[in-house]
Formats: sequence, structure tokens, C-alpha cells
Amino acid sequence: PETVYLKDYKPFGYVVDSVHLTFDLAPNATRVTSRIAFSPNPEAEDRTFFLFGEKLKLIRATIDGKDITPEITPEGLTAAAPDAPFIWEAEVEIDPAGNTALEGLYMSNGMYCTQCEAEGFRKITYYPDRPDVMSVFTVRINGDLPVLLSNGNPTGQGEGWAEWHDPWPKPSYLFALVAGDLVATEDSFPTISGQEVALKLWVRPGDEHKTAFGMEALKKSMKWDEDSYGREYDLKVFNIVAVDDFNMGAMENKGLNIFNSSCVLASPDTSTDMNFERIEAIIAHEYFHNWTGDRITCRDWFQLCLKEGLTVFRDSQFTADMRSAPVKRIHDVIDLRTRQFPEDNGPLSHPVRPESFQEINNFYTATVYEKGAEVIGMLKRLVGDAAYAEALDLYFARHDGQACTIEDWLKVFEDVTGRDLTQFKRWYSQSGTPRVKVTEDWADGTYTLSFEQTTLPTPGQPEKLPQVLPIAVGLIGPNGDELLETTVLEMTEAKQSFSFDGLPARPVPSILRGFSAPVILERESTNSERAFLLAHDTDPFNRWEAGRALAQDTLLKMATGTTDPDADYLDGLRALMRDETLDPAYRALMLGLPGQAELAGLLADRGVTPDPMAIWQAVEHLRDAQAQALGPLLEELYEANQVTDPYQPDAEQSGKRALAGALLRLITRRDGGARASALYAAADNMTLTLTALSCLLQAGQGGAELAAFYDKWKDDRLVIDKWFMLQIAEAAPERAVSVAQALTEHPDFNWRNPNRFRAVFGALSANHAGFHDATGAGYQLLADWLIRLDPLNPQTTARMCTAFQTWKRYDPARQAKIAVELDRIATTPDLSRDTSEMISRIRG
Ligand code: DPP
Ligand code: ZN
Repeated sequence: PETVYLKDYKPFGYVVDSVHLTFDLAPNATRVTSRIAFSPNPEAEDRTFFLFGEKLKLIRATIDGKDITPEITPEGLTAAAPDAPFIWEAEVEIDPAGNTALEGLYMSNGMYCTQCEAEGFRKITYYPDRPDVMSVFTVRINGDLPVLLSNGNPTGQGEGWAEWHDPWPKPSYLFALVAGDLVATEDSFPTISGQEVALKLWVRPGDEHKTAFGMEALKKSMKWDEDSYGREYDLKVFNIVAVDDFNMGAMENKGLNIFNSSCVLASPDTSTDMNFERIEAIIAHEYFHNWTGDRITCRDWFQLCLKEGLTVFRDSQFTADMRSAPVKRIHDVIDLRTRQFPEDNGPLSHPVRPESFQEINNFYTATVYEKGAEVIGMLKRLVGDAAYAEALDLYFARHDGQACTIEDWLKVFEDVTGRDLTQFKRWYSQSGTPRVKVTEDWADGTYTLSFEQTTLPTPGQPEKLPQVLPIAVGLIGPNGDELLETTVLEMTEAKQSFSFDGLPARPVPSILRGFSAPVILERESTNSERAFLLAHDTDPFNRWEAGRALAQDTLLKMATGTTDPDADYLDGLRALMRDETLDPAYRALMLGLPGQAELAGLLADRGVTPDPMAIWQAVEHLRDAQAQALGPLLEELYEANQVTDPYQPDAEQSGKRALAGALLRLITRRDGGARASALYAAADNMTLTLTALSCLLQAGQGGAELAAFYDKWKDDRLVIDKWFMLQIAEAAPERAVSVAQALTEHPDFNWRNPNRFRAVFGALSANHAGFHDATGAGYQLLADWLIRLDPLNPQTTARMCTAFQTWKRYDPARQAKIAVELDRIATTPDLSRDTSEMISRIRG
């Protein structure tokens, strides 16, 4: 496969002045007629007229009305075009019903829908399918279906047809079309300047009861973007459509967002508190793209973080405002450590702005998205809130309607602040997670913190340069009083010291407050110091971090020896659980432990080969110790955190349920499942039902409940996804693979549906000790199914290959077993470009 490089960027030889598309829908033979006005691009030298096009049957093509015979390859066509404005017309035939890759125009349960990001539009018609070619689209859809939607505003409709016009120039990846038997939940939103926007959330008949929450989330997002960023919506309608078969979470097509149904449909009966929170965030994310993505888009796909990092950052701010800011921050850091750190420190490591790729779909990663958002958070911390706001205003004013680069983005910050961001830009070009070693010194009332940063080599980048690190620090006196409020130290050198004078006593430092930089902090500390911070830190993130560090330390010792759980940790935990000033969601997080895969990574970092079973046992042992240490407090708090009001998925109620749920898991270790059974019987919402069921499964029970659950929900695909997932997630390590294997034989295992495939294999790979079963059966099962899915859906297959990315950390026997599976996948005939790129990078 061919590699594409950032350094090779060249503008397209022509500008697209307008696009008219006509779709004559038919499941296996849809006709797409395009009429495109091109004119020479004064910014470009090369006038090669190449249009991307894949899996298209060209019926006819004309330039200025004259038939032409272009040269056609599997990637596109080349034709002789005038060095003057001209009209291109083409008619192609495509096969939506046969499109299992879910890219381009495809069918899902009888409805037509599209996914064009990143390079799906070329499967719809011949086009300069690249984000820097922006144009105004007019679309006519002819089809015998009641609802026919495209981007922009509706301009006409009748029996079997509809026309749409999108006045905002856009790249083809933001094109969308939906046609089907759909019903809408309708509402409206008055924008700040008084424009009334019609809001419609389209679903299949039968799903109407799951739209209310999404609609509210949309209105909150629209309001928030006006209030926080001064961004107003710019069309008469905003459509959202829920689709069952979708590779990603959702897509920000201009005026017509298309969502994986799991990321928009919600009801108390069928969705958990976590689902609600995630849906609210994704609706916000896609809506926010209207300005950061659609109005201002990316020049090329290397700049993906320009829209994704910024939009993730914006949706995190939104969730922090709607719910609890500290809880959101902790969730984000857990997610970063779970998904991004392994990527950044393994064979798939790549910069936030990659410099080459074979298949762009493989770069919709935690690094581009989540580390990309962290980079913006650091920038904001460095320049301050006011300058950040000013820079964003300038960004919108200067670049509206353009396809931009990271250079454009950083320039607005330089212009507003007068700062030189040359060194900061390394965050975009250098891959790998910086490690920051901290040492300290105390003499004559002066306290000195010394930092040393290093980043290990990553693929293609043997040498690393120092990065700009905003390190938020506070100092706490021996009596627990804060001696220094949060102060941001700006580290730019490889080694740097910062001193604090006039202190009455040697302080305890609270470093990297709010996780002010996405780094790995390495500091010698004692458990009594951690316990002190757990009790006294004023920064809620670092307070949680102190508890986590205690848990981590004790788990790592337990996983490699026969130590007992640490008493400081258990004492500290008990004190916190009693602290009624702490909100329940926060206390629930305090009960959490580092993930088992994360622990394996930490051991590998310390030069110890992780044993997945030993890690699992250590976690089990510590859970038992938590249950023991909290004793009767468990029941007491469980009772105190019952929600008696009618169900609401808001922060307050969800926090209580999260705490009660975490407590119930511990109670189950003591009562053998009696309480969990009672809860299962009484539960009147999905959050409680799943809490109870997972407790029962963990206790080795729940067979009857599982069967009853299936009977009750067998017609609800999203709930049945949970049923698949839960059984594998909660299976004991020695059973996980056989449970997953049995579920692949279940009649409801529709493996062509990405959600169902992920329910099984996402859960299996997340069951750390189960997936890494010493027999290698987990590796083999996953590889079998990746090989099977690849010819149908390369994108979802390639994504799931990441389950193997950490393989080099394990023992030689496991590595050998994984190597066999990686070879087997790599040598599969006709392997997709997506999967072959992933496997070759993972093999290293
Ligand atoms: N651009 C989408 C999103 O992140 C993913 N295709 O919202
Ligand atoms: Zn996005």
C-alpha cells in the first residue's frame, strides 16, 4: 500500500464552484448524477484533473457537455480538462445494499445512509475528495421513501423526491444523505440573534420513546456554544438521525448529524447513567463541530486534531459545566491512561499530528482526539483564560470558511499573546508520553522542586527534545494548611528547578494538579505522604490521585509478592467514605482501582514482566480487603445513598447510584449476593438492573436473571449489546474466552453489526486476565473473527486489532502465541489496507 506524507501536500489544481447531485435510489443500483462547476485554482501549479472514485460504475462522463472517456483505475479517474472554467457531469451506479464496509452510501435496516469521513465520498461519485476542496452543494433525492434528507436547508419536496441546498461551502467528507421510513421528534431553538431553528431527531418507528434526552442535550449544547464561545447556529434546520449500523460514534455532517444509535437513543429503562452522560457529551461534540470542523475545517487529514482535539476539549468543558468539573476531569484522565497512554508508549505511537499514513481511518485515535484535547488544555493554562477566549475569537474571525492547519491555529495564539509557540508545537510533532522525574530540596526556609523530563524513543522518532510543560503545583504545610495555592510552573528545559522562599516549614508538594500536562510523573514518595495528601490536598484531582497512587502501589506489590494490602490506603479510604462533604460521585471514584491492563503497563515500565493472573488476584484480594476494612460502613452508606426521587440521569442522582453501585459490589463479597438479588428484583431503571446483574455475575450467580433479562429485552438491540458485553466483562478469567466463544454462536450474534461485534470482542479484550489466558485461546478467538470480518468491514476490524498493541509487555510464551495470530492475520489473502497497516505497525 502507498504511504501518504504531510510534507507532500499540494493544493488541488481546480476550485469547485458548485456541486449539484441527483440520487435515484435503488438498493442495489443507485444512480448518482453529478454536475460540478470547476475552475482553475490560481494557488496551484499542477492542473492534473484527477478525481477520486472507488467501487463506482461509470455510466457516462462529460466535460462542457461533450462525452469523454477518462482513464480509470481502482482509485479514481484522470481526464484531460481545460485550463479554464468548465462543467463536469457524470453518472455513476453504486450498490448501497452490498456495501458492508459502512463507508459511502449504504443501507442499514432498510434505510439509506452515508458516512463520508474520511474518504467515503469517493464511493458515491467521482470527486476531488479531499478536505481542502470546499463547495456549495445542492442535492436532489428521488426515492420511494417517506423521509429524504441531506445537508443544509430543505428547498422543495413532493411525493418521492426532496431537494436540499447547503449555503455553506463544505468539503465532501461532510456530505450526508439519509432516506428511510423514519419518525421525528421535533423541537425548536431560538438562537441568540433570534433565528428560530427547527430541530428534528429522526429514528425508526418504535424508538420514539428514546429521543427526549438527546433533544434536551442538543438544546443545551446550542445554548452553551453561544454562551461560552459566542457561536451561533447557521441553518434553518438541524437534523439528527439514529442509525444501527455505524462504524464510529457519530458524524458531524453539516446540518445532518448521523449517530450510531448507541450514542443518541436513551431511556431510563434501557440506558445507564453512564450512557446518558456519554450521549450528552457526543451530541455536544457533534454539534460543536459545526464551528470547529465544519465552518473551519482541516486542510488535509494530517490536521485531523485541529478539529478533533479542539472539539473534544470543548465537549469536556461542556460536560464539566453541566455536571461536576472534578469528576469529569478524573474520568478524562482515567480514559487517557486506559486508552491513550498504551497507544503513545507502544508500537502504534504517533504524533498528535501524524506525518504519514497508509489508511487515514487508522488515525481516528485516542492520541489525535484525547491527547489533542490535552494539548489545548495546556495551551489554555499557559496563556490564561482571557487570552484563550481572545485567540478563539480571532480563530473564528480569521479562518471562517477555510481549511486550516495546526500552524494557523497556533498563529492566532501567537498573535494574541505575543508568545513564541515554536517549542510548544512539539506537542503536535513529537510522539510518546513525557516522563517527569521530580526531586526536592529543603534548606533555610527555601523549598526547591527539580524536574527532569525525558521521552522514550517511539517508532520513527529515536531522539526527543524537551517539551513545554505547564506543571500546576500547590504546597501544603505539615498541619494540612495550604502554603502555596495552585501555581503554574512553566517547564521548558530538559532539567529545571523552581524555588519557593520564606516557608515556615518543609511543605508536602501537590504536583501536576488537575493533571495539568499529559505526562507520567515519577516521584519517590511514601505511603504516609500519599495518605496525607489524600486527607488534605485542596485540589480534588490530586486528592483522588493520592488515593489512586496508594492503591496502585499496594496492587503492584501484591501482584509481584505476597504483601498484604496497605493499611494507610485502607485507613484513608475509610475516612474519605465517611466524609459527607465529598460528593457521592467523587467518593465512588475513590473506591475505584487502576485497571488491570494499566497495572500490567506499570509493571512492564519497571522492568517486571506482568502476570495477568497475578494482577487479577491482587485486585480481587484488595477488593476483599476494601470490603473488610469498610465493614458495616458499606451497608450504612449504601442505605444513605439510595435515590428515592423519580429517575433522572443528572449528575446528582447518577453520583449516588455510582457510589451505591460501587458499595454493592463490595457488599456482595460479604453477603454472597443477597442484596444484589433484592436490587435486581426491585430495580426500575437500567442502571440499577445492570449494577445488580453484574454483582451477581461476579459472585458466580445470576444465571436465571441473565435469562430473564434476555427474554425481556430480546427485541432491543442496544440492550442486547449490553447483555453480550456484561457476561464477558464479568466472567472470571478462566471462563472469559469460553463465554465469549459461546456467545459468538448465539443466534443474536449479528457480527456484521459493529456494535454487536464490539460488544463481544471489546469486552473480551478488556477482560485483561481472560483475554491473556495462558493457553492463547483468547488471542486465537479474536484473530479468527478479525480475519472473518476484514473483507466485510475493514474499518471496524482494524480498530479491534489494537487489542494486540501491548503484546510486547508479556512473557515470551504469550508473545509467541500472539505472534502466531498476528502472522496469521497478516498473511490472510486480500487483507484490507486498514488491517494490514495496523498489523504491520503492531508487529513493529
Ligand atoms: N468526526 C467524527 C467525530 O469525531 C468521527 N468521524 O465526531
Ligand atoms: Zn469529532
